[in-house]
Amino acid sequence: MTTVAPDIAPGTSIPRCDRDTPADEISRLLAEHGAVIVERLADADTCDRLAAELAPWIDLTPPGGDAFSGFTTRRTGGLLTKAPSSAALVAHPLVLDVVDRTLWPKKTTFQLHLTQSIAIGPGSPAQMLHRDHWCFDFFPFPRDVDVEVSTIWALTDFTEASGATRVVPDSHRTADDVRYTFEQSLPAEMPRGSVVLYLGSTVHGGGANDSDATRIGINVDYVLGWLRQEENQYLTYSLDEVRAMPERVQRLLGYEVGAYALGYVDGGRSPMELLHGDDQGESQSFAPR
Ligand SMILES: O=C(O)CCC(=O)C(=O)O
Repeated sequence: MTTVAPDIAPGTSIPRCDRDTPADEISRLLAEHGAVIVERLADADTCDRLAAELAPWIDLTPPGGDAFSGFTTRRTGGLLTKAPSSAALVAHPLVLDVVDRTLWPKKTTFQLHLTQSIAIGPGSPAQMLHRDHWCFDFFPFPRDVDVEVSTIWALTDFTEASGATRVVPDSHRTADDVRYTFEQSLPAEMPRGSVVLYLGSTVHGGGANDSDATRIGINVDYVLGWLRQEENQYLTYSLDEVRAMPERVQRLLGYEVGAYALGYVDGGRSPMELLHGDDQGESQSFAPR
């Protein structure tokens, strides 16, 4: 059964900040409105490098096989090896600080849920509006339990016409069965290098691309350390590939335990030892705390 959404209050907008805004203020806006834009957080050099690394992979990626994925949208996963510059976005200190403050406090760690470049081709219709935390088998999380924070970085300018991500502000506190119309969503318009953050409970979707250029967004999502990841990070990258990554990224991938005893190897060793050897690893206490 679905329920009709409440009207969106006149004057509602997606809050926006600049790159100097403190993490606690960004987190406050995210928790209050379900979404927030941070403008120009990635510099032009990072965007240029990332775009150059990604271009051949996007060309090799087939378009989606259903309307939700987008028949003219190319989704390229496993970005950390295909486009190593993506590590700067995945482990961006301000974003990680905001994610840590925003996710439900009952956590020892949080982890990477997925990385995906989403290239929406000219003429693509809008994607169905949805909530990202539906991936957990539609479990009806209590409204004050935020298990996921999603981000989409603009690698091209996001305008309504180019297919900017559409967000329904304040939709994160309504029940999962409440459905919104396209007209109730707003485009997250933002210049290249900006990022829109939204909660797993926030209704959103890819916009229609009515322009003649491809819209490229870098989707990086984070979840509590005790939930399953959407993109299987252990099968996406080999151990040697992970060894070459920055330590913060290794931990985000899941090579640190997700709570006092989640994800250990060999009867009780930290997976960080698999990467670094016993002497450089860390001993882990597996006693309930
Ligand atoms: O590409 C976008 O702007 C949003 C995509 C999205 O929400 C999804 O595929 O889950």
